[in-house]
Amino acid sequence: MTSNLEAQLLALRQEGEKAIAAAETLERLEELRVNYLGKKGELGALLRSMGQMSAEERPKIGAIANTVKESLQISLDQQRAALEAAQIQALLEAETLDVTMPGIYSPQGRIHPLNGIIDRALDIFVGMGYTVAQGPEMETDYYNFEALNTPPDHPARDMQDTFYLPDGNLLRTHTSSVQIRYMEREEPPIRVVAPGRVYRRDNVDATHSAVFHQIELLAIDEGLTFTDLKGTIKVFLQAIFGDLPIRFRASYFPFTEPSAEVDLQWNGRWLEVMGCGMVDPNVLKSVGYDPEVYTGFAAGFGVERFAMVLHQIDDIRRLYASDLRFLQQF
Ligand code: 2NM
Repeated sequence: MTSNLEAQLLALRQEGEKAIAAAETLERLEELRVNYLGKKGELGALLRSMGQMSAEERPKIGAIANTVKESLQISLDQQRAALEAAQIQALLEAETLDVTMPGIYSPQGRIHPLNGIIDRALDIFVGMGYTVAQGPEMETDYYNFEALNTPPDHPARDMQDTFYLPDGNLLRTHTSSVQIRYMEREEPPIRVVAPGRVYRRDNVDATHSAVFHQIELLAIDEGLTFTDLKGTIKVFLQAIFGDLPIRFRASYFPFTEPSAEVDLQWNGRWLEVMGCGMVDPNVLKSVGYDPEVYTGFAAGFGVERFAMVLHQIDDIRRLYASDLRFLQQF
């Protein structure tokens, strides 16, 4: 009876340790702990039969039972530590970033040279307190011509060959129409800059495009003079091209009086880069401003022309061809 119980205890230890060593998950290990060492476990069941033992045998079997219990507990702890370590290791391996894997190629885009000029110019004017305004590319005759002191029979309408739409509207020939709309909804003082696409009925060649980009600026206030215009343009051109000589040459626009062209000395030659002038009183009247109270100046330039000068581009069409071999240079 006694040696039988002792043998059963030792067999239980052997079987338990084998099962514990074979446990592959923490859940399985917990199952085994409950099965062997739990309140209703196998070791407990064996020990309950100790009640029938003699007083000499009981301590001896009790001592053996304790060593079995301890060694099973140690096996459980060791296996638990091993499984937990393996679990962490598996997690680390699964989450490891293999920096030797080939990447997924995603080509880097860049700013188109025209947008580069637009961004730079707007930054400069915003720095001087101007607001950026936009407006429709399809315009009415009123906003593109009439409000700009260009009545129906004005010779300037022959000068600017316009795309007229069947409904009598047109594609804007300048962004001045945006300035008119802006003045209609705001009151002086005005500082506004209008970038955008404009349309002219030109035959396309190395220096002409039927669609191009323009930036126009406008300032209206009490007491603005031609000096303010010159200073603003000087600061702007200096920021774009550097500190080069500029000159103002008398010119004509229907919407400004006096008007001027601005030339820039670039590589030893005078280049025409902008048009400008003091806003004609008739333009101020057409938006309901009193020309006895307010004066203003305006100027405009072609973005393509700036890009061609700055980047030494000899054909305007390169700017529209979307040829990456060309565009990647900028
Ligand atoms: C230019 C040249 C001169 C201009 C005029 C106006 C407005 F709306 F105030 F009348 N905006 N822009 C202007 C004047 C534009 O571009 C070559």
